[in-house]
Amino acid sequence: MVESIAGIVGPPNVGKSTFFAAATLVDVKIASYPFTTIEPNVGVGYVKVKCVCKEFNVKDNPRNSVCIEGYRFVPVTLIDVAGLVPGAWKGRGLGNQFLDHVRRASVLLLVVDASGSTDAEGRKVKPGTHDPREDVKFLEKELDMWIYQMLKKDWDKVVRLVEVAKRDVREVLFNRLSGLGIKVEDIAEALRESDLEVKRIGQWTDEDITNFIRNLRGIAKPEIIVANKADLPQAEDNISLLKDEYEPKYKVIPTSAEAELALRKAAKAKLIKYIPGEKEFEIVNRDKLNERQRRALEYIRENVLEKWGSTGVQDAINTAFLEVLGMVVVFPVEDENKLTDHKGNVLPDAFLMPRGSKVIDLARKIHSELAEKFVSAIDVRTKRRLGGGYILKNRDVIKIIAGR
Ligand SMILES: Nc1nc2c(ncn2[C@@H]2O[C@H](COP(=O)(O)OP(=O)(O)OP(=O)(O)O)[C@@H](O)[C@H]2O)c(=O)[nH]1
Ligand SMILES: [Mg+2]
Repeated sequence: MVESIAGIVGPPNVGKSTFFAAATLVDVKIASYPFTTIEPNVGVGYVKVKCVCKEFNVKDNPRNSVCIEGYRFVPVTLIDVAGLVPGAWKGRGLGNQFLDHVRRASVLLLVVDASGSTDAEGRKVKPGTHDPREDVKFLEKELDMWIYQMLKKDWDKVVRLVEVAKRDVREVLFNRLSGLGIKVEDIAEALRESDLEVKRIGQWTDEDITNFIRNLRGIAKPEIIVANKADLPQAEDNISLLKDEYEPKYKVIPTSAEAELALRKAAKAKLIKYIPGEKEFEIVNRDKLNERQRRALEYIRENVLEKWGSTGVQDAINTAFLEVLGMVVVFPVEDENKLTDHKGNVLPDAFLMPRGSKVIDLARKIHSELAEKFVSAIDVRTKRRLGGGYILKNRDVIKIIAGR
């Protein structure tokens, strides 16, 4: 089963850790110089969906997730890694040990500095002078080279296994690339996309290999582009350039991680009311704010929320899991009338399931025994009977019926 992990990758000093801290409220080191982060940070962020509690008019008791004013926040894992610089795959910067953390991720958030105030090495430059499109290019190249070196090591052996030992090409490539955390089906799909299904592997050119890798990366580690520091005036033009260049192939999401972090901290301190991802906040008690805080909040309202519609942080996480990976949030219940589990908790769980998951997969996720004794299921919304093969939709509420 796909794990719900997003890797936050990008050049140094672009705001990866700020994004991570904003999304997880884990206190991590943030500073305006490159390579602030050395060891990766792992934390819990949330996908946000409209909870079904309002629709069913119930007061819920979430256990594995959180419900805030009718929005259900479902946990996902975020990994913030050290900055990548050109040549990282061959050990430049902090080497490629942190690329290895990318293997765990099923989707990548490619963070760039949209304000163009840091160069590819993470050094500060005059705002607006660095083109973030270059960073997307080099990041992709780094990832490709990382896969390339994995594959080229012992290439002769790979060829021999397929051509002499007559082993299945997909299986051989899969074993060779197992460190990437990919599936055999990903390999098969990449071979198809690269027109390499029938070409003998001994005759692959270097171009064939790079082509295959590029396709494989797109399938196994899909990405979105997080255009950070959107609060700075220089970001606007760059965001248009990024969108022109990369959409619709990749989603480009303007973000201000710094604004999101400030809003969430202020909300935690009960200075404001703010639901992550919303386009506005409410000041709870004006007198508790000092002049600097008041000005900062005003700045965020004007230059981030009113301009971009939100800080973009929640949008980026939602886009990665719900759109790019196509995952769905499902609410399992044991009592289809009260919407409770056996302890009486109303809508206790919200599970994030991979694209194409079936009712039987949900049963398995709840308990392996439930899958073994599966009889049928009920779509609680329509009271319709469902077979194990029913493909789950986002925000389905499901009761599983099992035999003895
Ligand atoms: N204006 C602005 N500055 C930001 C934003 N996000 C982060 N920063 C600043 O950018 C600098 C770098 O932030 P970090 O989060 O440490 O960046 P990083 O990408 O994790 O850096 P490394 O760990 O060194 O690779 C800090 O000074 C942050 O305050 C943002 O949305 N807007
Ligand atoms: Mg960092």
